[in-house]
Amino acid sequence: MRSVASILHVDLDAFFAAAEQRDKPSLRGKPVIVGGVGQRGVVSTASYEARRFGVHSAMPMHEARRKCPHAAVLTGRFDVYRRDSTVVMGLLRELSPLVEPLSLDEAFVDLAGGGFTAFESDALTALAEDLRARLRVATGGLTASVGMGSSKFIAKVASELAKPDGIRVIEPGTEVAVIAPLSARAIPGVGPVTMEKLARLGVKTVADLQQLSLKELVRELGRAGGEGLHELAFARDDRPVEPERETKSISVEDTFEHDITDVGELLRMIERDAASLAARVAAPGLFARTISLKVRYPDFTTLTRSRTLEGATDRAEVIARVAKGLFEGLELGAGIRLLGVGVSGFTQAAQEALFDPDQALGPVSSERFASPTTDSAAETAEGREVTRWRPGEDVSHATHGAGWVWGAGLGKVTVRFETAQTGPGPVRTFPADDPELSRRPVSDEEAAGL
Ligand code: TTP
Ligand code: MG
Repeated sequence: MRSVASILHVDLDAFFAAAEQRDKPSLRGKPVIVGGVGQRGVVSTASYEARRFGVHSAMPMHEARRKCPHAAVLTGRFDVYRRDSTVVMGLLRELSPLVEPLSLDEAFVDLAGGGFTAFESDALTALAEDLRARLRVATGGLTASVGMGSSKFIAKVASELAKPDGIRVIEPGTEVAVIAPLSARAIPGVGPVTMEKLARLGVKTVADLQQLSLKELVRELGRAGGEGLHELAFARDDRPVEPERETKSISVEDTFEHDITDVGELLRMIERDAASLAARVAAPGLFARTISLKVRYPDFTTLTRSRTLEGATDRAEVIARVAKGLFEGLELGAGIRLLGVGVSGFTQAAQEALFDPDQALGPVSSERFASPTTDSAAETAEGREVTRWRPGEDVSHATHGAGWVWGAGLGKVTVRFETAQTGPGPVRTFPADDPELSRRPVSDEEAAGL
């Protein structure tokens, strides 16, 4: 354990919802829910205004809508969140090279690694205040909570106590007392399953846990689990801040003795490869955004196609489904000599996997096929392609300018014409296939709220 509070933990407040409120002025100060908007959708996050109605992360969307019927329910815009995240992580790296992102909106920073030497509470508070101010400017208005302490565990507890929009330093020497009244769930690694086991021992809080002997804990949770928990209950945590892991991509490929023409056999191989990739991605706690398929023909022509999810996954079914989609439409001709599946674009952000994967596919990119297909088009009864608009996405209208999809259905789409730079704007409804309406990629300046 360190004798100074040199580990900092930063966590953005209601991140996805705050980014939506920044870019959609009419939603500022209002309940906003971001997540899967489909039948089986799940809440990713809710603005603090919506949380007051009991809406929270991981809640089924239909329940959230019931609790807060007047909330704006939006699909996520991961490109925007990812850019915000890059901006935030960049600011943190100015403090110290030892930055360990835990998800898009959360990271540890080892301040000692950045050459800081003044760790008195006042100096740390000033540092955090300066960081929060710079973060607010650089992101165009996002707020973060910052906690500092003598270990990762304590720094994270501190930022949790600081939420929302605050700062907290837990003074070295006071750790055990500060964590005592908290729920045992505050301890890293304690999830619902462990909580249930602990409840059988009469444990609710960290203080209860402090009363248990190591022997009792080991009996209930096994040696590793019991010992780890016993240490953390007394705030003993010496885990180092580890900068990002460097794994860039993982792939599996097979070269066949005989060229294969049987589609069924190739699809089964894709499934098997996907399962092995998923296991390798999940083991270190990673999630992959990009899935690729590689095919080599008998004449050695090699084709790779890839697709980037809007979310990220560690699930074999999702990897297999996307890879099979990439396989569709490939010419088999005289057969295939090599088949490979790969994943890349790793994140440590579990949250994106909660999004409805059917809605979260990005465009296909391909070495050979010039025109990428996307999942953003739906067929009408006449077979004409119309765009499927998703609530919350950015659009542009040739006459009315920039806005976002407020709602869509029954062949209509309603757009609110406003951006981060305008005041609240007006709402207009168009036919869903209005040729003047198109998706709008958000510029870097706009994504940063500038
Ligand atoms: P959190 O930091 O857990 O939540 P938050 O930033 O929305 O709110 P706060 O920190 O103020 O309590 O997660 C960061 C983002 O990750 C969140 O905005 C949305 C996403 N997320 C999910 O998609 N699913 C989840 O279950 C959780 C917890 C978060
Ligand atoms: Mg957060």
